[in-house]
Amino acid sequence: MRQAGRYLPEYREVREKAGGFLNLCYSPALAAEVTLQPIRRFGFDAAILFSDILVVPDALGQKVWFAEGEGPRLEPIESEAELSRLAPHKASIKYSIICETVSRLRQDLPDETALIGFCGAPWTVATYMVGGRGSPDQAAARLFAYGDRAGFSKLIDILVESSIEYLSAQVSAGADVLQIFDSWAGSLPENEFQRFAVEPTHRMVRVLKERHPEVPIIGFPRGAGILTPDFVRQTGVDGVSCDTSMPLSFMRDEISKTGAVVQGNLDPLLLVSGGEALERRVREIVHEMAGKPFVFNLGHGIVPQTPPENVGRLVETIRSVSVAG
Ligand code: 1CP
Repeated sequence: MRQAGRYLPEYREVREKAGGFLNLCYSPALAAEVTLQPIRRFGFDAAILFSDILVVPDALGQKVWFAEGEGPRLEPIESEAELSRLAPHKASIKYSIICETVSRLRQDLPDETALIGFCGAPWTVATYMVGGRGSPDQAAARLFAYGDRAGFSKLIDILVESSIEYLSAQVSAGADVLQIFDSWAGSLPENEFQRFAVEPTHRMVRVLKERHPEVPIIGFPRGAGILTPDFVRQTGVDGVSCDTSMPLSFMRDEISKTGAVVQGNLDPLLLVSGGEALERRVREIVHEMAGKPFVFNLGHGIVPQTPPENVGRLVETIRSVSVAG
């Protein structure tokens, strides 16, 4: 979950050299370098490809840029007619550049370090494509979905198809595991969650499993709460990432019961504060999930103000409590 990034001075250096966030994503040597930086520093068990979920709209031909210090911006698609601005048949050109990063990484990483490829889930990517930026409530996409179901479904279908192509190419290039980030799944009411989060993810998982049965797929339906066990069963994901609000007892008793490997849910802000509070929570999580298939992870992305030494402490603490049982 965002292990690279602005909290590392060596990342900031490369980012400056790349001259723009998307340039960094499309420069295989530099993107591979920033993927490897946290692995070298902390020796994590898995590396996640350095890229972004908004590479997909960019590859589809939507105008995407990252306003310095503000986050992503896109030229919004506000109606079905505007879908004609997208050119799905051209997306593979940009996907192949990202896949060059994946191949480099699989060569450069130690054999025992898993490489995670990823994309955004169709719903979450659509919220940025329709809203033109991140928003607290994803109102623009929800209004599009409620007001013009057929039109919005076409956008979701384009994203399902293109994301399958993209993830499949990442596996062919060397990704060992795939993760689908549905960061805004929690803004959908239950019935719409089924239609726009579960269904599209299920379609992706079904095709990807046919093509690459050996590759585990992790879902991250952030904010799904008590709908998470059904999400796992209905989409067929092998693993599920839990956000910071998920009760540990629910992860242990209800989500593990689905058979999926559970991961999460450390609050990234505990990594900022560090100290006793961080250590205590790490022990709680490890003890609560003991005996269940569990991958230690954050509940959301690492934040730029995180002191790198706290990440080092976190790794030491996890390894010491795991060994101690
Ligand atoms: O230069 C910078 O540091 C910009 C910050 C940044 C970084 C480091 C952005 C902009 N994207 C990334 C990389 C990134 N994004 C990774 C790389 C792998 C890693 O090192 O861990 C991954 C997996 C993502 C995924 C991503 N991007 C998500 C899904 C996960 C999540 O955090 O919820 C989302 C929603 C995005 C969109 C995005 N990209 C960047 C920002 C600041 C945002 C959020 C914007 C918003 O909603 O306001």
